[in-house]
Amino acid sequence: MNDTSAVPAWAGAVAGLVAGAVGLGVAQVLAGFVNPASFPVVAVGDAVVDLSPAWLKDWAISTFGENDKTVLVAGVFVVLALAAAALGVLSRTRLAYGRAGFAALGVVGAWAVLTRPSAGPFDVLPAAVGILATVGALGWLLRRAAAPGEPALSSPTDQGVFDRRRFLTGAVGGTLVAGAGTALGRAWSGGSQVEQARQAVPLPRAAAPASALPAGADLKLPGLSPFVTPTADFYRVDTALLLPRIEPAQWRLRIHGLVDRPVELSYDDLLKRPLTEADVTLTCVSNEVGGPYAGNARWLGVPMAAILKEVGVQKGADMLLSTSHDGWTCGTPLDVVTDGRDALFAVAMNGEALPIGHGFPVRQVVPGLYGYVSATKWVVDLKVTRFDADKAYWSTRGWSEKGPIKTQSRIDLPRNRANLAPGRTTIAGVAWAQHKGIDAVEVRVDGGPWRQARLAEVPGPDTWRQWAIDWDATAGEHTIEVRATDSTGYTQTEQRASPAPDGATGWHTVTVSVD
Ligand SMILES: Nc1nc2c(c(=O)[nH]1)N[C@H]1C(S)=C(S)[C@@H](COP(=O)(O)O)O[C@H]1N2
Ligand SMILES: [Mo]
Repeated sequence: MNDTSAVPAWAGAVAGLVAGAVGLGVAQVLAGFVNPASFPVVAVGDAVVDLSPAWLKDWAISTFGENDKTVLVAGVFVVLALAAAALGVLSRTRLAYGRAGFAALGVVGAWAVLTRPSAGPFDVLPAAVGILATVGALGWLLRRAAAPGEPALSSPTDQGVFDRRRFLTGAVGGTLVAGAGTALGRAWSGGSQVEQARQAVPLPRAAAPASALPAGADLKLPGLSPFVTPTADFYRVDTALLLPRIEPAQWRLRIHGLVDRPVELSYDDLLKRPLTEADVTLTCVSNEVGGPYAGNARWLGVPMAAILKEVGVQKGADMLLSTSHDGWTCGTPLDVVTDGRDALFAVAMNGEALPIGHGFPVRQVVPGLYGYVSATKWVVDLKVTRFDADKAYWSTRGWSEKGPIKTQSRIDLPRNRANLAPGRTTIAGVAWAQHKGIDAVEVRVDGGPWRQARLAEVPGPDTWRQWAIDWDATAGEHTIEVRATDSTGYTQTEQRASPAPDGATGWHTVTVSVD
């Protein structure tokens, strides 16, 4: 291409970036009005999450852990910035290149927004108006850059000389507009109102309180996971780039499908019912052996079985398809929910209304099932159905349909690759086999004989169980292994399996050096 423009390439790149930022600022303002999830960058990220093959998601989770979504959004911004800069450079010779390129980006953004399960028709506005603002800003900036005179619109900058000063003041102006739009849009998106409503929720007392924790439930060893995971440290796993923020007064749970009496419950309807409190350990199927995705909390909620009894489940149903506010779905075996265990529509966690990131205002908690088949956060819809009629989010992506939690144990202490002083030391950790309970934990060093660890008390079979054992550490490198046996008599297999498709197996192993 013959570069006849008076505007240098760097200024074109800056014009593209600033114009792109103006568009995002405008989109953010509109998203603040329409729906925070209609901000196109978030929608594109969500679409990438939904379209990614399972192996890519597994790789992202194992590489970036709970930061996977921050990395994804940052990636979308980097791609956008590169594209905007390139389009800015091209637009110096022909504004039509920039128009076409940004229009294409706008179409991708609008498509991503409209494919979101919770999208309404107005959700397309931020992407559409944002792109118009970008194209307008780009033309304006490039016209300012070339002075004097009134260049032709199709080639705004191929006449005249570059006016650096006018260009830079324009770029600063555009940046200010972009920043103001972003700030206003965020403020209008109403997140803080929901947080205030959350803090104001009057939590009723449990009709069926949890029994007091046994005195010996927590061995209180430094470095050992505490029996109750503090809410702030509780792992978080979900597909949401932007947390759903739901006013409790607006929340409804629709229950339908194979039922005699479909209902729609409000938050107040739920809080008026007798509430059950239960200590339950949640576990993610993506947890590697020894991994961090398990946490124990005291939940308060309405037994799911009680509500199902009210609506009258019809013959032939075997699955509960729950849907979250942001369209994620989950298929839970009906027999598990109704067998008498504390399966809850939970409203509180560790004595406070659910944090927004853990499902406010209402989530499911089912002891004994991995989160992906049971623990729907921000739940708004429950369809009583059949496994052969409906498929849930992760089941269509290669994960097993039913997800009973596998018996597991983890060494928290000493940490892998720790350096220890010789002499008496404590090996300790947690083991779980939710709804069965842990009966024994054994530890061996350097492939020697298995020794029984002492077990902490537990309030019931639905939580993890701490364990500890003393060891006389001798100089050298050592390998420590752990295995648990649950109340059915099953002892963890040594066979290593990765998390997909139905949960990792194998013995957690740490190596330490003693000198
Ligand atoms: N709405 C929604 N609920 C969800 C998920 C999700 O992606 N979206 N992920 C599930 C998975 S895989 C797990 S392990 C648990 C994790 O719950 P937590 O984030 O409160 O620890 O939530 C479950 N509930
Ligand atoms: Mo999970």
